[in-house]
Amino acid sequence: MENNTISIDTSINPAKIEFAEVFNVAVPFIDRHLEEGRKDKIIIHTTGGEKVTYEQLAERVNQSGNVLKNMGMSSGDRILMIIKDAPEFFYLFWGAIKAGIVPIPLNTLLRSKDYAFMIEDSGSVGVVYSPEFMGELEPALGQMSKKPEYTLLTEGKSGCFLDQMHSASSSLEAAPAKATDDCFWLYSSGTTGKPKGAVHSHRDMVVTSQYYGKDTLGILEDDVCFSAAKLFFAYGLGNGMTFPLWSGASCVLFPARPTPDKTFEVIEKFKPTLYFGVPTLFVAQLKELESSSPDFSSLRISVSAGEALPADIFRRWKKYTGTYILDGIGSTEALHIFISNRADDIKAGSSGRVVPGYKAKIVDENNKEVSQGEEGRLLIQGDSVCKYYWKNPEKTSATIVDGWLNTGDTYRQEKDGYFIYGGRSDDMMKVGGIWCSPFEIEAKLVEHQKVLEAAVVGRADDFGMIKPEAHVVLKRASDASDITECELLEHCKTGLAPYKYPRWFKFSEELPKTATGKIQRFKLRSN
Ligand code: 3UK
Repeated sequence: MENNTISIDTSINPAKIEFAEVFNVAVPFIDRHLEEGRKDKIIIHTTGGEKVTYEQLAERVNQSGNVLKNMGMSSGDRILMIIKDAPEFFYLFWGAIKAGIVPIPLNTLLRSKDYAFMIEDSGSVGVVYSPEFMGELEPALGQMSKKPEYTLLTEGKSGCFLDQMHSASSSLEAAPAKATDDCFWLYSSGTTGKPKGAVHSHRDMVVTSQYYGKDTLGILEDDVCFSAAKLFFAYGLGNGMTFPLWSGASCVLFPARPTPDKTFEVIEKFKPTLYFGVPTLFVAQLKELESSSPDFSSLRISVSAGEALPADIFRRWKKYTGTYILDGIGSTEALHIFISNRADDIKAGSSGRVVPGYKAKIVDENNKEVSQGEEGRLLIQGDSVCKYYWKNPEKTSATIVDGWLNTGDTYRQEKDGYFIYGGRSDDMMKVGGIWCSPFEIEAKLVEHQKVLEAAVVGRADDFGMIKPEAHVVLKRASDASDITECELLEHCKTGLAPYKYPRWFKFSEELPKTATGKIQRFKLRSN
């Protein structure tokens, strides 16, 4: 097989994917389109009115890779990206990969201390960031004993990354790699609150884009993808970037916070055919739809992931917009969705069936498969699963056992084959589709001088969406009269990302605990 090519046999299900011995994934994702006649086709529409063609993308990816090399980065170096949803996200990500450098896109909603941890943990030589995130990133850099060698704004200052790209050469040879070599990482939050770098290989984006993007969602050249979930999530990275690229389609990039009214404006103006959201946003959008009626006629399908989609939301969305929401479960470790509903096979309230190309099993505490209908831990297998967690062999061997990835989720499979979500097997919660560790919020609360201990659990709000609730024990009961919820909330605001703020505070005399002193969070959950 010629270097950097893939052969895909679609006459069988799942399609058989084979990679050339020398394989840099930037070539089939970026350069292939020029050979396939898509030079002038628009790949990116931004909501600000910018358009980028496949040819411009290929040139700018090369320029970006050259900027990184000219700065002194070399194969195997890592670079952190704190970049909004804009074309430069594509340039940085693919330029790095093509040059053999490993990009690590970070959640842009995080705080200084989170960034300081990831800079340190990843040992990255560079950080490139959008000016919007300067306020959290620069203090993180300021407090580090050993700063990354290269820190650079994407735009807004002379000498910034986009400036340097203009004067860089637009030709670049792809660095030789293998399909299973380290390609990029994504951080996944852990129960202890310390994120883990999930290391993905060159082949992983091909696998998700083919098995889920193309074969499950049926994305074709004429499709236009709009993801409300940002590119830095594994979910958004697929929806808004790798799927449209793989199929030679187009995407719409929206850099700001996806509020219901703004997402509707984008849908009316850019007429996407696929819309990707998370349950919390679908709920907020449905509320907005009680008083507005945007034009949804361009949509052929909506997709939900990140947390379970209630059946009622599925029905109401269908009623208002005329489109089905396909719920599917994915993870950062698996890179994208591995169990999913599909346009011709939907069961509302379920996560659907296994995506062809993946395997799933549900096991009991002895790792034996449970009988059909019984709940157990969901394990999955597939070629897009990360190789390991960076510098964390214990977590790696606890999570990936005999080639099976432990999702940490409880599931049961019904007779008809559909998978039904039954909650997490740890205390982690999803808030608006984003991981939230109770331990991290508790640690923040006990930093307050009047707080003795705290336990945080998920509680459903009026719309059935999970948000953090804090149970707090004060050091002295007499403090109860002069501490307010406001004071604790203000305290949380110094250092926690906004989606992690507790929405309710409850004061108690003590917390329920096991004989060994472990907090029994399940006893505090009211729903
Ligand atoms: C939960 C769901 C029920 C579940 C993700 C699509 O969410 C993604 O990745 P994360 O690493 O979280 C993974 C965990 O989130 N979850 C996700 N989807 C569902 N629970 N129903 C669902 N449909 O606990 C899972 O283990 O943040 C989603 C694509 C790529 C992703 N990374």
